[in-house]
Amino acid sequence: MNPSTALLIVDVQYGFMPGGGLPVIDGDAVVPVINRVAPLFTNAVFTQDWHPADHVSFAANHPGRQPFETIDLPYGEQVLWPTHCVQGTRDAALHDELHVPQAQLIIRKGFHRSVDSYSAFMEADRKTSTGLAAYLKARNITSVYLCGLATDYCVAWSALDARAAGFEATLIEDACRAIDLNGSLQKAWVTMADAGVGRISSSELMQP
Ligand code: VGL
Ligand code: ZN
Repeated sequence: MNPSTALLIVDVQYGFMPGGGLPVIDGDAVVPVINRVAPLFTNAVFTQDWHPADHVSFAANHPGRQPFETIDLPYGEQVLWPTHCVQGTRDAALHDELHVPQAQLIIRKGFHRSVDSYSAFMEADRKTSTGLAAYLKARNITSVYLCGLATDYCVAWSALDARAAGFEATLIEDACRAIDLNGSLQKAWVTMADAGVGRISSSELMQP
């Protein structure tokens, strides 16, 4: 892959694996796929969901509320999640079996107590930048391939924001898994298609 392309590996953390705080069905299946495609890329960036224990997105911090309910926050609707990826815990660690030695950067997100951040580029207030777009531009990267968890939340929001920031964006479909809450996966695919996000399989990507 030419050096103007980067692999963006989203939230491949124990919290999203079976047995984690917010388990994604089959979440661990993305690890070998990511390890297979990663050598194609000169540039790779990780994201890491990195919440304080008192984070606003945790149902446990809203007495009487249950996980997967929604609440209204100043920046819009927020899904209340089970407690996951608390800073410094094993749940927040990147999966040990990821092998991407050329990865250059880990973007931590969701660390502001009162703002969630699904996207690698922009927090949920839609104002606070993570700095990733400027970093990629400074490295002359114009195209990102996305993989990781979850397809319909952090991967989709990152892909949409990549497009909004002027990058080409392509999901490596079999290197992602979804949460699929109330039709969120179907909705995410439609929104991404409308925004010009591409889709490819890892085997297509690996064809010489
Ligand atoms: C995610 C919900 C809450 C994700 C992170 O990585 O898709 N989803 N925090
Ligand atoms: Zn989170």
